[in-house]
Amino acid sequence: MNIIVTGGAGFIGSNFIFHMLKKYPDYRIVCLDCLTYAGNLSTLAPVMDNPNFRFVKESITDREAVYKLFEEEHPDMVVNFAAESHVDRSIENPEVFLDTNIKGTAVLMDACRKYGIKRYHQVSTDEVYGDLPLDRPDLFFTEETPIHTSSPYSSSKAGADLLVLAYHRTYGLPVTISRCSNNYGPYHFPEKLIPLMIANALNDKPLPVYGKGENVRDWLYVEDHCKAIDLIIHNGRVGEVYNIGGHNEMKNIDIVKIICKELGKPESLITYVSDRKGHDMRYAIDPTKIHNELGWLPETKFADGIKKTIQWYLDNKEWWETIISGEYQNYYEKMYANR
Ligand code: NAD
Ligand code: TDX
Repeated sequence: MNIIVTGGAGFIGSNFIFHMLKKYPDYRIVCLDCLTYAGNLSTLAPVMDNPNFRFVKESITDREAVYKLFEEEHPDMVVNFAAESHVDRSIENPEVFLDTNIKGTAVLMDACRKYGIKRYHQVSTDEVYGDLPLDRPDLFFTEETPIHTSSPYSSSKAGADLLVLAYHRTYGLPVTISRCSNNYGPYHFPEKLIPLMIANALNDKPLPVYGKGENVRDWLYVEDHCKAIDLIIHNGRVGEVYNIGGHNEMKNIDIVKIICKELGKPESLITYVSDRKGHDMRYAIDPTKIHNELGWLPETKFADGIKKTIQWYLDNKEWWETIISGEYQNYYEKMYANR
């Protein structure tokens, strides 16, 4: 099996590559990533010398480069993680989200149509369903929940999902889509809630909580997400959408307090800042379909996963300190200075 994994120098894609190379020693994995601010080649250092691995620095929006790669590699599958992934950045500048998340997806699928493919898998998000009210804990997102997006990010992901389903219906492309809840774990880029709070707490900097910190996310350890995608690309039904979630809903403020406690830092570092525009209140996935059809269940309890994650950031300071000392500083100041 020869698999092109796009966005593999980012958070979830890199964890997926590690999982696949370890579990399937006879598979070839080709990572296609243009190394945006969120892509980091040092993340892939552990597999760079693996003869079953190849890294290609190109954009999924570059049709010529993508077709050339297909001619060289004749992939059996494409798993598309490549995306602009941060909601706050999409609020500041939506355009690149449309280019990468929508156009890039179309280019990849055009290549799949032109050269043939056994499976195109789109890595999507629970954010395409919009949000749920805090006072209705009985409600969950199922695969039948209507698309109802809030941010430019989620709208671009939803646009891509619709294109993927259209390529299946119109051209018969063998596709699957997974919609996952919030991931956490190693190599999570420090702009996102959990790694941002860990890095700031370790540096005794304020911990900026948006609004009242009551927004709820359904957190899943990244390895459990990777295992779910592995099951879907091998055993999932073509044309289907699979929700993936941890049944682990938590308020943002509770996550930040746990991080303070684990690191022995005072809660006085917590600073309430102005809310995200259009901030989704609650995400909660119903993962019954992937459980019933493919036997998937989340394996990592949050209490264990957050400890492992914090330990990883303590053991890999160089990885995130390099990131936050560069261009990230400008981003951070712009986003948080007058909040
Ligand atoms: P990330 O931002 O950490 O990584 C994205 C990667 O894509 C980076 O390596 C970047 O260089 C690459 N990339 C961006 N634009 C590209 C382009 N035009 N061509 C090639 N490569 C490009 O993102 P992540 O958190 O790992 O998310 C991966 C995927 O999973 C995304 O599609 C995201 O929407 C989805 N997702 C993420 C979460 C989450 O909690 N992080 C949850 C559900 C779904
Ligand atoms: O500084 C912060 N303070 C804060 O209160 C940041 C960065 C976030 N937050 C809040 C906003 C959200 O309610 O924490 C929550 C989580 O925020 P993010 O880490 O930015 O994640 P979210 O917006 O929920 O989106 C994530 O999950 C779904 C990923 O970034 C998406 O790519 C994925 O699709």
